[in-house]
Amino acid sequence: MPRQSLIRPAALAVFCFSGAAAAASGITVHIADANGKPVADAVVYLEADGGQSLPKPQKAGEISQKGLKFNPLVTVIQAGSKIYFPNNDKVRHHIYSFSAPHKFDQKLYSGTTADPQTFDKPGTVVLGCNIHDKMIAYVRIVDTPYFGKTDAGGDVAVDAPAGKYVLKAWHPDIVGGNAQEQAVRLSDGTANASFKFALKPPSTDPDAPAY
Ligand SMILES: [Cu+2]
Repeated sequence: MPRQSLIRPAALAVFCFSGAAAAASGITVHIADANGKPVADAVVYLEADGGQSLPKPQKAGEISQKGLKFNPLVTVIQAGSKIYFPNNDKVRHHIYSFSAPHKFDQKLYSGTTADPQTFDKPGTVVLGCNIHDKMIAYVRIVDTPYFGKTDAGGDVAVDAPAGKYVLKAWHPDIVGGNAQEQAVRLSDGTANASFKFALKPPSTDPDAPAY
């Protein structure tokens, strides 16, 4: 049995190492409105509590146009990330933002000819189209790589290394416009949190300003 006794400790060491590297932690978050109805398209993110630097962005986003609508309605990206704007309509769009974190004006374009935009500053950017007044989309730029968006059931799971964070949640229709927050501590495994949002009633006026 001398061979086995040589192999086993090595195999055990490899197993322990990969187990430590894969130790997962994260949080699942549920968001409901004042009536207990699930809130979809809410942005949820974890900011480091204590200001330690977090990994830099690696993922670009995409907001396409189809049927005279932006898709998706709400996008969350890490500050420093790019967004591409492919136009899948037969008509041209002219997209713009007047929002402080990133102002831009992408004049009439078709297909994939729009310049990607880099969103460097955290905050909220509202997108519109100069030709089609009803087109609207929201970009929430966050200072962390740990984020997600609630599904139709109001749920989202966000993975992040163990540690102390400020958990924030935001939606374009949240009353007052500011994210709600709570302190959380993540360790191995999945934590749970929930928020109750007060939301503005959906606008019925097609000529209402975007923000
Ligand atoms: Cu348009």
